[in-house]
Amino acid sequence: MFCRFVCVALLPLAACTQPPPALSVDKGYIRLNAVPSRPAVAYFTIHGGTSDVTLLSVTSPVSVKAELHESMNHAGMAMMKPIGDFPIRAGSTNVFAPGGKHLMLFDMNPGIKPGRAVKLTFTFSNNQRIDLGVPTIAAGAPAPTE
Ligand SMILES: [Cu+2]
Repeated sequence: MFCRFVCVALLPLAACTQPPPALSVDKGYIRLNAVPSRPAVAYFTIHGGTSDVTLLSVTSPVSVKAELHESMNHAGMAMMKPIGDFPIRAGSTNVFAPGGKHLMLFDMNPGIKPGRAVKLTFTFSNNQRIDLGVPTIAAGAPAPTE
């Protein structure tokens, strides 16, 4: 009887000890283009924090322009279109991956070679900025596992 009471009483406490979700970005990498004058593509995962925010922009010091895109199939043709401000719901996981959402990096610094670490800066509507260092890989290289 006593045990059951204790266990029931402890459950809500255990739930409370879970750390609140933090707005964060991980699993990032940049795939360079085989043709250096053509855009590179960045992939990453954005985790929502305790409240809904909007991703306003992602920039990098190694490219002149960066745009969020979404890949889609239109009448059997692979296409992509720019996506504007991107909502990041509280506690959500937002995967930018090949075949789906991605960041296009235009006019890359031609000095950036595979293996180089590059900075991506994510700016959110709550005035939070997150810098993420990501590896660059060659056009045909497999995605990093972590
Ligand atoms: Cu694109």
